[in-house]
Amino acid sequence: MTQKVEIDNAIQRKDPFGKVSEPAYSGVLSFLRSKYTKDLEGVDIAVTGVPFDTAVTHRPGTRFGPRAIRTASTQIDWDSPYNWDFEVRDHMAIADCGDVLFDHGRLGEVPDIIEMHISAILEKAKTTLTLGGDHFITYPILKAYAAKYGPLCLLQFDAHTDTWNDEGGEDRIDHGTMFYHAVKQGIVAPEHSAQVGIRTKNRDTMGINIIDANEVHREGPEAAAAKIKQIVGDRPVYLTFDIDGLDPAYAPGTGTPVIGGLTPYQAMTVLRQIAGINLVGMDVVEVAPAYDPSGVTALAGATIAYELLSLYAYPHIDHS
Ligand SMILES: [Mn+2]
Repeated sequence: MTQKVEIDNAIQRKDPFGKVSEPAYSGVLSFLRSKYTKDLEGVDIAVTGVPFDTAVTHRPGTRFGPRAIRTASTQIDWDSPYNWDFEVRDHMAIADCGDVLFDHGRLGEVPDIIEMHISAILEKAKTTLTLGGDHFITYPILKAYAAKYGPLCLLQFDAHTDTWNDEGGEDRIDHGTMFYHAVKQGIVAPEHSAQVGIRTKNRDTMGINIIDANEVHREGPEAAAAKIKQIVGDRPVYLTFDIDGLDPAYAPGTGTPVIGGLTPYQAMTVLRQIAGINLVGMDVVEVAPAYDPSGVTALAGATIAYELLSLYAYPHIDHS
């Protein structure tokens, strides 16, 4: 016996701080092998899944996204994010509190259930990292955050604006119109919000700043980051990362792929270069494992989620 390997860290670990790793092919799942628990006392970042996918326009399947992202995260738990000068898990108490439960036969109740789920977490933990689920889930999450912080800066990575004009009413459950309603309802401040990686035509931006995919390719991710920092300033930011913001070459496993998107390098560089923003909440959505035979989309989702943890932690850490 030369080595003692811990197993099932998700349920066995005592300390919510620190890097742990175990074989990727075994053990109880949790995001990055964090403690899997409903006890959020003293937790900084609570990871939760929202396996909801019935608001999609075209291909469903993101209800399996949270589990796929947790599985993919077991391949990166051994390493610290390469672009950051600290290990976020040494500085933040992180727990995975599992998925929200809803009745699939009572769709109308789902938005309120998601909002209440996030609100309840925010009474204990400082922030949430939500794993989707289709993009609709961000709307009730935003409502929970707006109740705490007031109107938010929405920082959205996406191929689509999701602000399609929706005369059907605020109660429609649609993953393409929820930010139209979010602006109309005053929970998002459009002039201090930005959408990055857009490559679908929507003339009415609802006043949100657009940094489209062409601009990122042309000007570079550093320029995009500088622009974002100007737009959001020190206001509270909710960051939502639709995995289809990445090009389908890197993220094919999603419901509504559009070619010409961001590379992982571009997205990760933007995230690194906006370090210091006042990030208050975050999610990664639209990972659909059925269209992801190699698992690369889930790996991208897990890695981006890991980056978001570092981005969240950055202003709370002494870098001297
Ligand atoms: Mn999208």
